[in-house]
Amino acid sequence: MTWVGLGLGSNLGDSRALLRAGVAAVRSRHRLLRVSSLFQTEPLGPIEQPDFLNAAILIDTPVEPANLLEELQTIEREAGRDRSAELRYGPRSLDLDILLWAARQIDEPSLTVPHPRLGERRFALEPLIEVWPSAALPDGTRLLDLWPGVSDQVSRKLEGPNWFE
Ligand code: A4P
Ligand code: MG
Repeated sequence: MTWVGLGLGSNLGDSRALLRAGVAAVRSRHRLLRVSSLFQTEPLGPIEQPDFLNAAILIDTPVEPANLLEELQTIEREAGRDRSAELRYGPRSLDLDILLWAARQIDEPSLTVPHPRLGERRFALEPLIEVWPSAALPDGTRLLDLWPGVSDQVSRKLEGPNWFE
């Protein structure tokens, strides 16, 4: 059994519907253990843009990380995401990030896990802690202990964990 935490984000188009479609697509291929609440979050990064909707899910999967990444990118494309037309850190219809892969450290050219900015972002940390409260980085740091560093970022819980049904 391998627990993997995924982060979902959208601030372009019908974000709630896109996130729901994202959860449904992941669920059709992997065992879905938990879905977080739905959060409205202030955009982080160098670009002025609309607020995001963010959530996280916990899955249990036998697939290899590179295969899961490829699959997530296919799901993003199916949701209408066109990376070639995007700005880095700019608005996107559906962003699916691998946040945490059990206690594994992955450093490949196209995949870094834990997500390198996980500990700096409330929009990723808050929903992930909700679905996986005991989660820790490969060095043993508990995600809960990172919480004080991000708690001043603006985030509002819009709906409880049934939003995706
Ligand atoms: N990649 C490497 N590691 C990973 C990983 N753990 N999970 C590579 C997913 N992908 C990973 O990603 C670019 C490349 O990262 C991929 O080809 C993959 O090989 P991308 O999704 O095409 O581009 P991106 O999302 O613009 O880059 P990145 O670095 O994921 O951006 P961020 O850091 O996710 O920033 N503010 C709020 N409130 N909410 C948000 O969701 N999102 C961003 C995007 C900025 N500000 C935000 C939010
Ligand atoms: Mg991404």
